[in-house]
Amino acid sequence: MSVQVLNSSGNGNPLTAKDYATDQDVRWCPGCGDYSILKQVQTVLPTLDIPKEKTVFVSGIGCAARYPYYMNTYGMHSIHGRATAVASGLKAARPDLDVWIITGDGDALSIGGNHFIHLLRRNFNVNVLLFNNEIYGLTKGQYSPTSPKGKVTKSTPYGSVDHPFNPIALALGAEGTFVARSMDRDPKHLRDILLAAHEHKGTSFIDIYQNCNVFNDGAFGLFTDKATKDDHTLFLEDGKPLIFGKETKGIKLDGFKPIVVSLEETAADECWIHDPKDKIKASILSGFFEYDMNQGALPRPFGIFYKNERATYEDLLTEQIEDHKKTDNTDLDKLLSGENTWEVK
Ligand SMILES: Cc1ncc(C[n+]2csc(CCOP(=O)(O)OP(=O)(O)O)c2C)c(N)n1
Ligand code: SF4
Repeated sequence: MSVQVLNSSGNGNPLTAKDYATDQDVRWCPGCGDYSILKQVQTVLPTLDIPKEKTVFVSGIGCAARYPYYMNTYGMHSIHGRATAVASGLKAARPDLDVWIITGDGDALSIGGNHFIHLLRRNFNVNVLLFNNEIYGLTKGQYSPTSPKGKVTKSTPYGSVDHPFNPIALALGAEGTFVARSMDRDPKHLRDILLAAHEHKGTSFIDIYQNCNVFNDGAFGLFTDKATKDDHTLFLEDGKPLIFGKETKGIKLDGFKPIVVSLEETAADECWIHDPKDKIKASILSGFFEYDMNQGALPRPFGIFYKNERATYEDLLTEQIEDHKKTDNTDLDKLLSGENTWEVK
């Protein structure tokens, strides 16, 4: 039986965001940042010219992981921390599919930490959306591996003593080939980053700041609220100087040390020019996380920290199998009845 692949909504019209919505009741709390991420993905997908039937969303466990129910594509709500493993298997077997991984900070970085780093180093051509709300939402508000030190939660009543993960630094350290950050409250930026992530061939990782308004409301307020956003965020653009604070401040490098300069005294083109191919500078940028947390001096970067091409796992695997087929005429029956057999007693 042949399957008809529909690239349009079925009536000849191009796909729209509505075509990607399902009839399921969305069970996230009203006001949750997950809604915005869902909407931006549903808005971006019709522009990609990929049949819905070739699109798959794989999630782990958590609030964010309910995502595949809300997408009118193929999908799997898999097991805790293992969306990365399931998606890897799927991509190895079906490299033609467009695979997206939906995960939370607990799902990806606690129970799934191991699988997460191996996905990145293997560089399957998939897109990882980390819904980072710095809390366990589904289990009602325990601290997570991205919760800041001192965070008071039900499981850390006197404040967390844990040093948090820096997801960007972790992804760079695991040899990720596309490493970016965006946020639920900046829909245009999120859509742009989603498009760039999809365009990249290899594992694209996006750390998405997502407000959990029930258990961790305002965790990213410094970066999202109108009154503070300009002074605390830095939007990275390829080939553009690092400037922020309504174009009043810039960043320069003193050796490897980033320093904030006033644009009244320093011209913008004398500032650090962003080059997402420069891994050393991406690593310095990822460190803005800690400086900002400890001193509040440097803005938090958003955008593409690092992007570079490297062969994907599935391409190398397919190539190896095809090469082997040309030269090796091993017969499966012969192999099974050959000398390398053991008797199980
Ligand atoms: C094997 C296993 N261990 C623990 C749990 C409990 N559990 C469910 S979701 C979750 C963490 C969810 O946090 P996160 O990944 O940050 O997602 P969110 O709910 O915040 O979107 C935990 C610990 C589970 N379901 N299965
Ligand atoms: S608990 Fe938090 S993350 Fe989960 S649906 Fe509610 S607001 Fe969203």
